[in-house]
Amino acid sequence: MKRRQFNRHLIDLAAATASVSLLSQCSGETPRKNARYDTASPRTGGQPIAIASTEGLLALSLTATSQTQTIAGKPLNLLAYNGQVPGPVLEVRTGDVVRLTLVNHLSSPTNLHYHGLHISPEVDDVFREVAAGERYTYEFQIPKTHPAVTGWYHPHYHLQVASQVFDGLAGPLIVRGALDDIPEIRQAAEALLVLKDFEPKLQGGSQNLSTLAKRWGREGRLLTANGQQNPMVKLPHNGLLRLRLINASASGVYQLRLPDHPWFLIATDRGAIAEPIELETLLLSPGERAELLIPGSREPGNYEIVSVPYDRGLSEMIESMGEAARQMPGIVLPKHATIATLQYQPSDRKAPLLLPQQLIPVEPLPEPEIHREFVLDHGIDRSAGSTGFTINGQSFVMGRVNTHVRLNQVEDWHIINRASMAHPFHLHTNRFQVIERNGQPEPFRAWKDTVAIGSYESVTLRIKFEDFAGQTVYHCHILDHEDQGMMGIVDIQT
Ligand SMILES: [Cu+2]
Repeated sequence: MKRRQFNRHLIDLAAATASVSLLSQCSGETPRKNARYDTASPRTGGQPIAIASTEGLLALSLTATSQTQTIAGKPLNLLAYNGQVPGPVLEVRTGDVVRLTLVNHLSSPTNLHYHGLHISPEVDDVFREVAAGERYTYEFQIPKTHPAVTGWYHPHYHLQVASQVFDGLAGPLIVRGALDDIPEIRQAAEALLVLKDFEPKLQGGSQNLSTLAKRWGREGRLLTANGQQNPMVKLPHNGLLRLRLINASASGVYQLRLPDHPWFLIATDRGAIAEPIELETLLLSPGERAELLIPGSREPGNYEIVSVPYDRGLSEMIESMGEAARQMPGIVLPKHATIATLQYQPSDRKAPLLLPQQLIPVEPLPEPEIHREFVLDHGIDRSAGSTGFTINGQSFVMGRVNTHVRLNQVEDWHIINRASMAHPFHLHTNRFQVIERNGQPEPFRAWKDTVAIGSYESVTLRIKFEDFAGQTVYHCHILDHEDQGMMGIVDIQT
């Protein structure tokens, strides 16, 4: 077959529902209060508006609406919480009560997931439907023992997740706790970057989304941080900057570097690590978060945070399909991009602020009582009568429990990716530690709730199911994959 015919053949087939099997064959495989964030200059390094709890309560309404927002100079049809993309930063302390009314002014059902919080799945309930025109009040307490985390809130209504998040529904949710009380952290300036891509040809609905882009996971060409292209972030000379990063993209993976400047990891998804670790590259899959400390100890100037190309699979195949595939809205091949620029600010400090030696200990979990295997792939689930993405051969079916676990039990979950595409894995409600990756032990212990899993990789997670019984989910955080079935229900029984 001539190459041109072969390409044509691929495109025709990719446009049909049968593309799943094709892909596997061809690849082989309240009051507004702003405690810490600088909102004075939204156009120059703008931080999203923060709403902090007062006297132990964060009470507010979040209204989801469809509206036009200007992103990177382009008017886009987006979905916004309280008119903002990203949504407002919600800031609480451990022990606080959150009373949040979601008002749905969209034309489709929605709900909220509190990604990063250890709260009951009866509250953080992804099976709840808040219908168009309806409202629902979520009320819960952040446990007093909750770690300080950078979390985020976003819709999790099955089949609508990818399009609603891609259209802009997501906002940061910060819990302050023990990490915030460390003296050096207290003295650090703070900034937050919500990383999110946009695609003018796709925003405001999925009607232009090709089957290929949906299978791969939609991405946009406009890479933004806090809805801006390459915003400035202030770094105090001789001071410290605590930088929080959230990957709120529906599919895109960021492989971040800060050339010619040191930066130190201090926290992952579910809070602090034991001590700062100097990084070269920070990989952030959709849903993952990280906190960094950046010392203003270099020659004052501007330093760029860049994302270097990361292949989450199929890029070679899409490349081989030619221009037609590359022009499909939602298909963006790996590329180099500047995410934000650190800009030194003069300060009165004569001597540099030192990094803390210790953060918060990360105790190892006990040896597991149970081992389970989860195989990520794509194919046909006859029991569900569907073709899509699968976990252990099964696609998601509402109401079907896939995994039964016991409260307080420690388990090792071996996640095996048999696919040529990356499938970042997220567990709701409980945190975990990554024990091994491709048979090699992890270099340091950390609390996570989402883990990058590249094509054909495998990881072992150790989980203790703590505090809350009930049904919750685990899924691929490429949200198009989740909507196409790569999700399971875990029932935690007492
Ligand atoms: Cu996936």
